[in-house]
Amino acid sequence: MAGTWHVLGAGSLGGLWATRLFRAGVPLRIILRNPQRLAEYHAAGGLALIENGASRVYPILAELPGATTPIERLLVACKAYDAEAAVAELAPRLAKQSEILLLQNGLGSQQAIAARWPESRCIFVSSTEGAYRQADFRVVHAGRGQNWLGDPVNHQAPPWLAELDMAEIPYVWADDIMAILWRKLAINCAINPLSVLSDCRNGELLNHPEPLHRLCNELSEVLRACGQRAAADGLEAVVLRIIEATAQNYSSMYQDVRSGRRTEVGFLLGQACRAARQHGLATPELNELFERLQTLLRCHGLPAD
Ligand code: NAD
Ligand code: KPL
Repeated sequence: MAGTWHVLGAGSLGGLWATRLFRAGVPLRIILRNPQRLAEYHAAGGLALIENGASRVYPILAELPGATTPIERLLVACKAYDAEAAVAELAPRLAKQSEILLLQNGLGSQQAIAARWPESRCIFVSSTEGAYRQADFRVVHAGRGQNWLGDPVNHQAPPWLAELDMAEIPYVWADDIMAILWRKLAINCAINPLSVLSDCRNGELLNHPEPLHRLCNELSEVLRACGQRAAADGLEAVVLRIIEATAQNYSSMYQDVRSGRRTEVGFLLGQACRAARQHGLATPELNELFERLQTLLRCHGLPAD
């Protein structure tokens, strides 16, 4: 079970995982983009985790992508649009039977990485934990949640899950991780773009149930065409429940747009529209929503993919 974890992307979720693993005594290194980031990290004295208002700095070893130690277990914690290129930089260091854990939201980046590095075991993670960066190398644990981990090819649970127990990282080993990722993607496609376009909190979407209803119908068809019947069944009821539970919140995509940050739309709505096209499905609501969102993103000077 022993083996060093390498965490790529010391941002919000990467920081949350790295600090909890480190304080449980799990051997760990974080990989930073370039010498300047590494120097800034050393100046900060480590990675800080703020939990329940208390802050603690963890002096986790850090290195650059070009270091020479082999990588046995890599936790990829960057955004979906950065993930494949970030792994490519490290590819020469991947040990023959390495494991790559992919924390990205949406779908598309995980499959691209699994196809490009077939000798590595790719474990997909769907997370509802909440974290944000207060400043560089300062991560706030903002919301409790769950992590579902699974391997669509090999359902056997890895022995190092015990290290997540030690680190008090909540997790479920999921036999059907694709169903969980597709369902989350569909929920994000139903809620997030509408909240951006309507400039509103999630709860206000309940004032216009018709567009939500039509979107959920099309998303359910896409899920079924992709072989995700379980994820499709009851989708609209789940979406309405989540809207009610998060009524006062602004969606993550809303927050990204308002803060001038790139969104992961290409791996959410973009992925749903691509899947529909591949299966020959007509999805006029989804296509129109994607077009309107892309127009808005371009108006904000943000990438639309
Ligand atoms: P983030 O922007 O806070 O962190 C990403 C980090 O990756 C940044 O520090 C960035 O500098 C780094 N990075 C990018 N390319 C790199 C490279 N080539 N080498 C080294 N570092 C690199 O993002 P996040 O919020 O942690 O999100 C990561 C993923 O987790 C996303 O797909 C997101 O949707 C998902 N997610 C996040 C949360 C959350 O609460 N933050 C919750 C659930 C899912
Ligand atoms: O996951 C979400 C997000 O904001 O990205 C929820 C709250 C489920 C939908 O807005």
